[in-house]
Amino acid sequence: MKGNKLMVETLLKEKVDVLFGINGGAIIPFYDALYDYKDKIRNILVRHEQGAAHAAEGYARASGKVGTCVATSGPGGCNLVTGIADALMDSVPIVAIAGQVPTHLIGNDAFQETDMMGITNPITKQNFQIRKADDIPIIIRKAYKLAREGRPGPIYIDVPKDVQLAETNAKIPDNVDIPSYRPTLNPNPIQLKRAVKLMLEAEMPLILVGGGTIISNASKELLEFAETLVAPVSSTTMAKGVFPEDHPLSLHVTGMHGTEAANYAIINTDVLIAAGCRFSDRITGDTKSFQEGKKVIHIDIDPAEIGKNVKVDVPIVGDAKIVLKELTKTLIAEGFKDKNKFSAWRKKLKEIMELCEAEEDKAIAKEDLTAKFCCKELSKFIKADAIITTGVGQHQMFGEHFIMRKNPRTWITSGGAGTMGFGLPAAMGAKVAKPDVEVYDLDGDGSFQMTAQELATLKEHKIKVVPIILNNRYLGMVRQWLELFQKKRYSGVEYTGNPSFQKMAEAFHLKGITVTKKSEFVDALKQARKNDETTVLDVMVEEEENILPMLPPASKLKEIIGGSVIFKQSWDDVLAARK
Ligand SMILES: Cc1ncc(C[n+]2csc(CCOP(=O)(O)OP(=O)(O)O)c2C)c(N)n1
Repeated sequence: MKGNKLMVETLLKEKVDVLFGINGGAIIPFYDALYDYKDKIRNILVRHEQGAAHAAEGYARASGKVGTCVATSGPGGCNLVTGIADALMDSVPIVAIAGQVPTHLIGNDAFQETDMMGITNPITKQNFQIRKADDIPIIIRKAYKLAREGRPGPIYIDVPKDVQLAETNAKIPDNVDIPSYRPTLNPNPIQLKRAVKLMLEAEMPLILVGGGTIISNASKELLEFAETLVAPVSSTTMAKGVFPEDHPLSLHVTGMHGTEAANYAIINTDVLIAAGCRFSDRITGDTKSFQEGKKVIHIDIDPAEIGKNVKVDVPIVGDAKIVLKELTKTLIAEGFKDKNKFSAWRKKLKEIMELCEAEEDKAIAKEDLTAKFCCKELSKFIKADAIITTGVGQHQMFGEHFIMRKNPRTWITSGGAGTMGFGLPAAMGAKVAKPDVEVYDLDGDGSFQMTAQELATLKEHKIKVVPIILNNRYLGMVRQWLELFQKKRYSGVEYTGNPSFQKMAEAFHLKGITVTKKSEFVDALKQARKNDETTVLDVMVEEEENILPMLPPASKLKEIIGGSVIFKQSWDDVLAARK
């Protein structure tokens, strides 16, 4: 068998049934082999390789399986890079395969040669260059295993053209063992007991969950644990939906644009139980003050995360699903029974939440067509299993704040890298993974324009998603920062020359709807739901709306500004108080 065919056969062994990519000189042999497998592997030809990588991410995050993207050497591989880096930051299992110039030309500056091994080294969990056709099956199988196991992440495989064309007798192994990679899944019982001891001594415990809890499919175990301890739960944006946001214990999302109740809880908790969360600066703000007055229990499958940003009192290395289950058992075994133990704490948080929501509703009623209004209406309109992907910016944070999710894998956003352009291709990948659920891309006018060419792919492959562009004619989030922290010196943020996104959709032979009034928004959603193809909503929201409250960058959590109940201060108040 030739290497190219063996590559495809090995992908089949990995149960790959779809790949997103673009053909080109150094990857022609692979695509040629694919020609004979049309009924087994769906080959989605995208319009830009960045779209392929984000689509693979959307596929992986919606399904829990490994996503696959393909490119040619040089510029093709380089165009994958943003998506690969994004996948590393958010621990998304993807395998990116790119052609390479023939082995004898490597290092010669051959046409379309780029040192992809050098480029991808710091942005992958691991990368491989296949130098002999005999190594194809073992390397591809290792790549998928590494992508999915332990803390998932992107793997890059570089395949020189001559390797794809060489004859080989190599067999595809049934299993691959990687002795140097054996992630710890089961927690140490002594640490579990220590953690439970802290919980028994706590007065104001808080459970903080991150994206790792979605990756480990820990929703059920999390619910049981939270309901046993009867402690409030807040999530990072990556974990939105892992705990039902309509549950009485939910404080919704925390962090830079989180709810006041969640941030108040994080400041005041005495025992913080964090699971699958990497304590990014968007959650902690200034880390020193973040730690004050609390003990921290940190559960993570990746020991390198523990103690990285925050000092930890009880580290628990293990898979979140297993650890949470064991913690519940230990809690019961150690005699935790008093369901009312934290009732005063819960009542206080609930009060804050209700007051904030009442203030938000008042604002929405007063204002015209705003992002807040759209997100709140969208939240009511969509079904519980619908998937929302996002671009990056204010719209993403409005969505985080106002759209409620009850199920894991229904909120797919670029959390770690904050990659504009993620929304549309990620929606495409998610819809391919879950063809029976509705998929919405909540986008910004800036973000959408970064990967909008994938409308052609959606049309060609009859993939229906609903992009909702909250069009404020600005790079809105940056404008907000300039307004709040740079005395409104709007430099490089105005998008006065935006196209009509309705007409743009029409140019791609799709439908588009322009929304200019509050009364038109839900009708447009209904129309989009009815249409059998992708329908783009161009929603002309207010230009200078801000997403508040907000944690000013590198500030202490107590310096959050623009809230309506606890954090009522302005940036000027914060500066005055610092003096
Ligand atoms: C690829 C990329 N370039 C630049 C940025 C910096 N950035 C963060 S948010 C933002 C504005 C996003 O504008 P838009 O997509 O219109 O969304 P809005 O904030 O207006 O909702 C920019 C430029 C980024 N996150 N990603």
